Amino acid sequence: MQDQLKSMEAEALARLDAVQDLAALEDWRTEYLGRRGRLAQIMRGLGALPAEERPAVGQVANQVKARLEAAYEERRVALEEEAKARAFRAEAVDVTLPGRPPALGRLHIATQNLREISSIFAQMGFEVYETPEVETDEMNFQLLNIPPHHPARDMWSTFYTDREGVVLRTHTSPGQIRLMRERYPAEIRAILPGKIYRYEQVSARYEYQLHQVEGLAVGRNIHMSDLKGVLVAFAQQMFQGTRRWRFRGSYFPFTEPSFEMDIECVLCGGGGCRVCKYSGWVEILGAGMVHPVVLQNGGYDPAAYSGFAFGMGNERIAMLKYAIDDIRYFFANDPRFLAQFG
Ligand code: FA5
Repeated sequence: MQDQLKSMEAEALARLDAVQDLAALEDWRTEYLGRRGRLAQIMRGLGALPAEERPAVGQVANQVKARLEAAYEERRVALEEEAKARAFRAEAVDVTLPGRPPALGRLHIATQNLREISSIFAQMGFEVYETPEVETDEMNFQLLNIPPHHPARDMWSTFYTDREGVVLRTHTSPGQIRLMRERYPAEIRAILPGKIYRYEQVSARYEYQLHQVEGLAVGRNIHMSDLKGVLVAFAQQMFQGTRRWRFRGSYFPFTEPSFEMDIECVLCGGGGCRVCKYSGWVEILGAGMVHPVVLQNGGYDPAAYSGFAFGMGNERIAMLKYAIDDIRYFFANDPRFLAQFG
C-alpha cells in the first residue's frame, strides 16, 4: 500500500507539472485530493491492513497528502500570478503614446457673424431683444401695415403652417411691434437678431432660411440722418473701411421713406458675378423711418414720437466680409467649409 501511495504521488506530481490553468488545476485537485479522489480511495484500503501496519502506512499517507497539498498550493499561486500578469499585459496602456486630440467644436460662422454685428451695435448703445420665429399673420404682416391681399405680401414668400393664421416669420420686423408694446412709453434703441424663413427659390444669393438683425429706435426727434449715420458707422466697422457702400431708394409698407443699403461686391470686385446679379453691388439691408401706422400699432403716438428701423441679412454680410461665393454653404453642414472659420 505504501508503494501504491508512492506511485500515486509520483504520478500526481508529474501531472501537476503539466497543469497550465486554474480550471485544470481544480480538476487535478478533485482527482487526487477530492473526497472521492485517488488518495481517499487508497486510504479506504487502510482498514483491511493488519493493525500493526496501519500507523506506519497512515503516517506515509498523511505525508503524501501534505506534500500534494503543498504542491497544489504552490502551483495555484504560480498560476494565479501568471493569469494576473497575462491580464496586465493584455490591458497594458502605453503611457508614452501621444493622446488622440478630441475634435473641438467652434461657433458656426453665422453665429460668429451675428455676435460681431451685435457687438458693433452694442457699442452704439443698442440692446439685444429676442423674438419668436413662429409668428401670427397679424404680427408678421397686418400690424406692419400689410393687410391681407395687399400686393406687398408678394415681397415675402411665406411658409404657412397647418394652424390658421400662424406662419414662420418671413422677417424679424414683427419683433418691432412686440418690443414697442412691451416698452411703451419708454424710448427704444434695440437690435433683434434671429432666424427667418422664406419659401424661396434657393440660389447662390437666396436661402430659404437665414438670420436677420432688425434694428429699431423710437423716441422724440429721431431723424433719417440718425439712421444713415448709424448704418454708415456699422458698415465702416463691419468691413473695416474696406468696402464702398451706397443707399438706394426703396419701398417697404412699414417704413416711410424707405431705402436699401448695398455694399460693393467683394467677390467680383464690382465687375459682376452671380452673387451680385452682375451689378457689382450686393443688397444687405432694408431700412426707413417707422411708418406712423406701425408706431400707432406699437402704442406710440406718431405726432409725438418718431423712429427708424432696419433689417439686415446676416449671411449676406458674412459673404461680403469673408468672400463666400455661395449662401448655400451656410446650411450645407460641410465641415470643410465650417472649419475655415475658427
Ligand atoms: C425685409 O425683410 C424687411 N423686413 C427689412 C426692413 C426692416 C426694412 C425694417 C425696413 C425696416 P428684405 O426682404 O429686403 O427686407 O430683407 C432684408 C435683407 O435680408 C436683405 O437685404 C438681404 O440681406 C436679406 N435677405 C432677405 N431674403 C434673403 C434670402 N432669401 N437669402 C439671403 N438673404 C436674404
